[in-house]
Amino acid sequence: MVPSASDSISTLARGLNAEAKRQLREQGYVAFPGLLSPAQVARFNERIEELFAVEGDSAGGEFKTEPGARRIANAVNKGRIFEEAIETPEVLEAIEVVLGPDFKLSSLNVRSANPHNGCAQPLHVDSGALPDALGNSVCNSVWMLDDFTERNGALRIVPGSHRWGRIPEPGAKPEGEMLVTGKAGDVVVINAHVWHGGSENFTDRQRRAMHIYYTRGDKPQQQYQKRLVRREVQDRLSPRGRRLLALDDPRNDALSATGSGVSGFMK
Ligand SMILES: O=C(O)CCC(=O)C(=O)O
Repeated sequence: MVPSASDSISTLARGLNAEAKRQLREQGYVAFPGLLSPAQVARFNERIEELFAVEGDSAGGEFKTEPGARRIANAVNKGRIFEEAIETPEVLEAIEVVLGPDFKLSSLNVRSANPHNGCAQPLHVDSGALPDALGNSVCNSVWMLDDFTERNGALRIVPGSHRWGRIPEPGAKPEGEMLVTGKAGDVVVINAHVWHGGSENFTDRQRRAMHIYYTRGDKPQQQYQKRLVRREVQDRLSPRGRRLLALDDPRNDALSATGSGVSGFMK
């Protein structure tokens, strides 16, 4: 079923105030401090470290690996906590501000910037996408699972760049770039047309984050959930979870089955 404007997927939260919505529309980001409790952060990190241990060198391989960072891909398939996280009402409300009511999950990945990784992730826009005639098509949520500090590889963004109509050239150093620092448990929703990337980690410790990435209904998923998520997991999802994974959406099957979903510099 293709959701219509009157059939919003994010019906639970209506908490974003007018100023937060304005910032999200104009600057391209909004923060949710303390969305996860310390106990929830610990549960995510415990599961993520289990996955890194089990997956070893192949970690992230369903999508891509990255120099200077450990990655996990396809996490909806890898633990109930991830299945539940994709339905977080506060985040869905912000996603809808950016994408409108017709959106779905594109992927759920984890990225851990290695200690002293010696490089920043290039500035990019997700899926290499520019806004089109229908508006924005990509929106990401970055869940801090360690504190993001000025030195440990925090997310960097260029506020407002989603309205520039171009993607960053390699090595771009635009004015106005800012670091998004915060505490473990904070979540930042970014319009993923905003120029962004991880910064360099100068510390002795990893910097972990989960990226729950959504896309407009008429675009392919970065990771085709119907194919990648086990039947057992698909069968226990809530109706909203099924819709978010686009499990019963022939349009998504046609768009995503060819594996055409790409992401930013990681094409
Ligand atoms: O983890 C981060 O700080 C940002 C990562 C990112 O933008 C990406 O992997 O596409």
